Amino acid sequence: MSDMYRAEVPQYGTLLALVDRVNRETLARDPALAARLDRTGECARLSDERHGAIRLGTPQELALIARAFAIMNMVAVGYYDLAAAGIPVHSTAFRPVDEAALRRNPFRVFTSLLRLELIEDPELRAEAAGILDKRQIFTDGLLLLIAKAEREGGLDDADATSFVGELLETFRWHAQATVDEPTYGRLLDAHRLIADIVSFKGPHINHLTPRTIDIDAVQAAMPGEGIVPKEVIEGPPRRNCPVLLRQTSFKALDEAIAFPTGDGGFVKGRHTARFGEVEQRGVALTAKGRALYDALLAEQFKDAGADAFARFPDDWTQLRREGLAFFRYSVIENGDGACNSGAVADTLDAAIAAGQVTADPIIYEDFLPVSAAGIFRSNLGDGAPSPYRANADRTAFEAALGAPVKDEIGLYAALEAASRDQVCRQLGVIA
Ligand code: OOG
Ligand code: NI
Repeated sequence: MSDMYRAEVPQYGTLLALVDRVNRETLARDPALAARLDRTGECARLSDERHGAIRLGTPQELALIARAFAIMNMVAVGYYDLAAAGIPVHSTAFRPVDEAALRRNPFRVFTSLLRLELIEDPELRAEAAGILDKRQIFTDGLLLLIAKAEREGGLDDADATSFVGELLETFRWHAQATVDEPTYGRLLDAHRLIADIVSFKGPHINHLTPRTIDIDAVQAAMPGEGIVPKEVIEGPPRRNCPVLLRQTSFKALDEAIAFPTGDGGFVKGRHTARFGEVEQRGVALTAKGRALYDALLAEQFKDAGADAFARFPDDWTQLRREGLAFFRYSVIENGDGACNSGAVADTLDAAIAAGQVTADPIIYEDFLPVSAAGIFRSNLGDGAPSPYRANADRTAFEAALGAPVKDEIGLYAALEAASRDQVCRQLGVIA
C-alpha cells in the first residue's frame, strides 16, 4: 500500500524522505533515545507507516471491511463521533490489540462511515444511497478468499499473498468518477466529504502516516521541501513526557479526475481528497488523565493565548503516581541477563524506587476525535463547517459492524495490570 500510494501521490514520497531524514538527525542528536529504540527493536521500522485512512459509504461496506481486517487480526477499537465537528461520518480504528502483534506492526486503519441520514435534502440522500448500493468495493477474488479464511480459520501463504493483492485493489485510486459532473456538484455542495465518498468506485486510501520522533521538526521543514503543511499540529503541545498523539498533515492535492457524460465520453474535472500525514505518539492516558486532557483542551480552545496544558503534569513519576497514564512494569535484568528475583522491598513502589523494577510508558495506539476533525477539516479545504444537529450514533455503527467496538482504555488497563501482576508474582511484592 505504501508503494502504491507513493506512486499515486508523489508528494507523499517526499514526505517519507523528509520524515526519515528528521528521524535520523534526531537519533544522532539523542544517543539515549537511539539506545532505547534500539533496545525495544523499534529502530528498524522507525519511519514506517503507522496508519492510513479510508471512508466508507454504507453499513454493508463496514461489515465487509471488518471481515477483511479480522483475517489480519485487526479489530475495531474506539468510536469517534465526527458529526459534532461538522463532518458527516463516524469512525473507528482497525488495529492489532495484543502486545506481540503491536510490537511487530502497529499499523492501523482509521475507518469512517458516511452518515447518509445527515444529508438534509431527501432527494439527494436517496440518490446518494442508490449510487452506493450499486457499487461493490471488493473484488470477487477477495470475497472468495474471505469466505475461505473464515471457513478454514486462516489462509496458507499463497492465499495470504493473493488476499493482500486483492485487498489492495479496494484502496486504489480511481481517477474516473462513477457519477456525472452535475451529480458530483450536488454532492459537493452538500459536503465535500460526501462527494469524495459517493462519487468513486471504492474507498481509496486518502492518506498514509509515517511515524516521526520529532514532529515539530517535520512541520518546520515541510515548506522547504515544497510541501504545504496544515497550520497547526493537532494534539497536546511539545512536552518532556509526550502524551497521547500529535499529528500534522500536508494539504490535500488538487487532482485531475474525469466524469462520465453518459454517452461513453468523459469531461475533465478536479478533486481534492488525498494527502499525507505524520504522527508522534506518547503515553496512553487513564480515564482520569484523559478527562484532564479533554478539560484542558476545551480551555485552550476558548482562549488560544492561554497555556492550559501547563497544568498537565510533565514528569513520568508524577503521571504514574497520580494515576494519569498507563505503564508497563518489568523487572530489570541483572548485568548477566538473568532476572532479579527476590525482592529488596515489599511493595511495587519501593521496588521501583530501589531500581529493581522499571515502569515504561504504554504507547497510545488510538486516535483523538478533536484532532481527527482538525485533520479532516484542513483537507476538505472549506471553512469551519457548522456542527450537525445530531448525536453520536454508536448503536447504529456497532450494528453495522456486527459487534461492539473495543474500549481502548480497557485494553491499556489490562496491559498494565498484566505487567503489574507478573512483576508482583516474580518478586513477591504487593502492588
Ligand atoms: C481521516 C482523518 C482522521 C487521523 O489521523 O486522525 C485521521 C480522514 O481524513 O478520512 O486520519
Ligand atoms: Ni490520519
